[in-house]
Amino acid sequence: MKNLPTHRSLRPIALLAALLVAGPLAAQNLVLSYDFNEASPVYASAGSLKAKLKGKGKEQKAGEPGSGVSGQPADRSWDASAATVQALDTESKAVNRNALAHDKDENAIDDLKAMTLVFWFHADQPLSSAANRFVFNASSATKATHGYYVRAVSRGNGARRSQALEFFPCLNGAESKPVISQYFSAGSGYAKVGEWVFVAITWNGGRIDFYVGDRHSAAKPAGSGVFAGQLGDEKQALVLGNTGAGNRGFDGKLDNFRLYDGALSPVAIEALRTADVAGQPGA
Ligand SMILES: [Ca+2]
Ligand SMILES: [Ca+2]
Repeated sequence: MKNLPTHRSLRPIALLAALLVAGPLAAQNLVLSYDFNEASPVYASAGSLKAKLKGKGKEQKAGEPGSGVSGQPADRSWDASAATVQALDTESKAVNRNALAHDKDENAIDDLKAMTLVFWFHADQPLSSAANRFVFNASSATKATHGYYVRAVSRGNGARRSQALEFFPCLNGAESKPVISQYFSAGSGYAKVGEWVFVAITWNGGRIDFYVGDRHSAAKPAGSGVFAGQLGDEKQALVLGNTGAGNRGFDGKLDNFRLYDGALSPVAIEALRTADVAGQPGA
């Protein structure tokens, strides 16, 4: 009993310390947020940066009511599922040129020293190896020296083919090594076709973590790697679903894209997933 008062007096300090670590003071700013619920493919951002994303290409449009992650009538997606090729088809020479793009380069995106990317994709066919770009903010489609991009990569063939996502950062003037997620066999993780896949990628300034989920299963870790360099200014307007040159497009739908200026916790990431499934992405 003698120690009890001392123990109690320490408790408020422990609570305050917990708040300082995880509470509002450490909150990450939402830089970009698109719910793609508009009826035409010109999308407003609900984040601190108001830059519009505009649909480009002949095989893309604003999705129908209910085409979004939640399936609620007011929930639409960006719909490029009329595309017939994923990225590019070297045999037929067909190239998917559909994209979402900002009008201009934005320093509020390029200057980030840490970030979280969150989005959902609904692929109409398997992703193309090393070709599909989901997020493109790099100086070049290949051998980029500034900025970063997120693309799909695969290995193996036929039934053994598996899929991963790759965060390809640049070391402010030089190519860097990509950080690759876990590989998933067809029908699991990032390798799903015909259903919504939840993606979150965090960079805390030193380490990159991947998360994967879907409408029915919680976000879980999907691989990690080290990146401590500065990305550098790439002078490229942000593009989703393609490269800046428009030659690595996506056959499917995208919804609920967000960019934060810091690394979200696993708990915060899962809260975004559940809000999106409920049709309350602003919650
Ligand atoms: Ca939506
Ligand atoms: Ca840029």
